[in-house]
Amino acid sequence: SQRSLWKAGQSFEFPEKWAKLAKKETGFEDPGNQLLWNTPEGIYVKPLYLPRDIDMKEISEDLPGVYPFTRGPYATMYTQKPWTIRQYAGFSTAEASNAFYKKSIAAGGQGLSVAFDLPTHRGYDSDNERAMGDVGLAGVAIDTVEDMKVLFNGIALDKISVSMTMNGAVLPVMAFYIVAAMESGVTPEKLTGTIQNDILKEYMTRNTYIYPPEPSLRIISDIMGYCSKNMPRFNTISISGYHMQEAGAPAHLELGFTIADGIEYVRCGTAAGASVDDLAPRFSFFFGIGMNFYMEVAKLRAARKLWAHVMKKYFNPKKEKSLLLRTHCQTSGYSLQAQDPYNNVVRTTIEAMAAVMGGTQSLHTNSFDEAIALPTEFSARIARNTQLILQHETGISKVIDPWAGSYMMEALTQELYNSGLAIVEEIEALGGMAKAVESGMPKLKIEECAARKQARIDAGLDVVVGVNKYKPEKEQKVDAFIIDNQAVKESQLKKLASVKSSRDQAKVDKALADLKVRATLGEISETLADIFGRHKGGLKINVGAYSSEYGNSDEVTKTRELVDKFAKEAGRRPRILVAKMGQDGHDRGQKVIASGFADLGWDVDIGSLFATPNEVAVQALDADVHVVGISTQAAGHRTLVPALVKELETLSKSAGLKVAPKVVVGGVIPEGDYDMLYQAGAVAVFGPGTQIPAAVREVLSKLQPQ
Ligand code: 2CP
Repeated sequence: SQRSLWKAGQSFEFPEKWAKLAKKETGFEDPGNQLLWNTPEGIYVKPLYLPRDIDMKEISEDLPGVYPFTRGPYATMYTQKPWTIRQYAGFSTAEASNAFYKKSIAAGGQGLSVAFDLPTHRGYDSDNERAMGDVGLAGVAIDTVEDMKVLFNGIALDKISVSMTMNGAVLPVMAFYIVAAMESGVTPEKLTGTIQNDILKEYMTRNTYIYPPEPSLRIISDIMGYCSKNMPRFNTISISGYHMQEAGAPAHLELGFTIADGIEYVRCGTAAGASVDDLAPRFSFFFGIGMNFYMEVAKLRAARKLWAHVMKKYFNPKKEKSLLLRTHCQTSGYSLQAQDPYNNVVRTTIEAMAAVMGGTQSLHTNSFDEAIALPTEFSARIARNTQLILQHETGISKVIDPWAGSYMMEALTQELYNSGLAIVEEIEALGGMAKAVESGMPKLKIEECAARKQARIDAGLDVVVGVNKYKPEKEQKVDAFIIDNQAVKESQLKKLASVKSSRDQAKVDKALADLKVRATLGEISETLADIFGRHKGGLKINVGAYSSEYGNSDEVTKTRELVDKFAKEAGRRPRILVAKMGQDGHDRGQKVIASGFADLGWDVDIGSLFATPNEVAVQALDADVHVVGISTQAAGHRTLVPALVKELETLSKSAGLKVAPKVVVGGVIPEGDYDMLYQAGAVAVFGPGTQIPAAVREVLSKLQPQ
């Protein structure tokens, strides 16, 4: 497959002596060039690197802790202080999460990282109708300052650094955190940690925005401004490429878009009155680390150099700390597979090594069962221990930037730097990242790459062990951690009711405008949404990306023929609504499925994010689809799919239809949920790793032409 990627016209020179030997071994006319690997970044990785591939003048002065920091932000790096083991966690109630945090710290965790549930992200209290399927599932439910106090009960907030992944509802969450700390005796200037506070990437990929871009950027600037004045030890933003990688961005897009986001945030903050040196020293970054080992090491090296250069060029700060890129990394969730899941321990270890060899400041390693469900205590322990083993049992942390000077690594670093810079310049020419995001360009570019990647996996061009090659004879079952969404919801409702009944309601109503009383997260967010409005994402499908990458194989032809046959019998093409319900905004799967089905001959409708079951059913009937495909990544399917089937039946009956549209479900679905979904009325369930042509055929087989 590597040979097939070689495109005539790309050619590099290799030493004659080597080329002769290689020709003998391979039989290739031009082995150096025929063994080139054209990566998704558009970079030609060569089979052999030589001194001529690097610019010695460019790198010979590079030192860790010294501008442009390619070799690391600190002079001594891990030899003095290893990276922080910071595992992202949070689930169900504040009580349960607090107990988990205390245990993790005792077992070697070095910093906290709070995962909030999706309703909290989207600014809904647990008693909101739109929250019904998601309370406490993908993170902890926080409605009030009382919940936040319980979350950190017994944890010294001036000692242990706390990262909070929050973007949409960042105002109430920061307010709750600060008040909870003050009421435990810790003043704001002592607080140490990071708030994600990166809204631009939400519109591109992560989708937990609440308000439209303009007021959201104002909120980001206000938080950065407030923290830089009052919380000097707190990192005011975590500019995140991670979610772009998860959504399908290759390294150069992740790098370029993230640095361009950073530039936009400096502009926003300075426009609001702060100086670059007030803000930039407390900027931090967050990258995803996938399976392309060399590329990921190079990405972190290139990112530091690129940030230092663009900061100097655009803002010329006085403090050197304003040029430093300090980053958190997380191993790739996308690379984890539901099939043969123990392989994921190996994948995560390799990715963790890339993050560390690239010089990350803090790291989360994923648990091996995360393609199936939330981590269990067992899998979370293995994930944490992966880092403890790297820190304590290997010599990895004894040498700073160990890849420096490698012909390959230095060349790759420079190539990624160049392609990242080209993207930054393209975004600048569009007027900056806020404008680029508005145009939809970054999102579409990322989604196109995701469709291409899926096609390469489905066609077997990219091997995923245990999924499209070397499949185990017997499926390996793992225990899945299932949260009782109803029980968490009931407990939250009780706590909410207790806060609401113990406060002076007249005072709350009067004061919600200036947000000084114990208002809930939903009240604060809804009040702001009344003024700012709620943002709605775009609904475009990439047509042609999937099939152009897959090529014309028998499999595609056979599948298209079946689709055509259906169309002939039914008098129209099969039509599917690919929808998402609840507060789960992970839309890579939705978009990839939509592209794949469209390219294989279906009429495809796409549903808005955050729909209720009723909204999906109404759209399905309006569009007269044969089938509704639900893409689910955050466990809400247990509540939401049965509700959807009911809605479809009721609405179809009242519209006088003989049959309701069929429901199929795909995504991160523990095996234990399959029966429950079939019983609820789903006709097919697809786990991660499903090949799209196979899914198309299975869905067709469930339909009667009508
Ligand atoms: C570090 N220090 C050193 C050295 N190394 N001092 C001397 N010699 C050294 N070799 C000092 C630093 O200057 C700093 O002090 C302190 O030690 C801590 O080091 P740090 O490098 O700042 O590490 P950190 O405290 O762990 O902070 C790392 C980050 C921070 C990246 C800057 O922003 C962070 O922790 N981010 C985590 C983000 C996160 O967890 N996100 C979760 C995403 P000073 O502070 O005094 O300078 S959740 C993902 C999910 C998927 C989602 O988003 O949906």
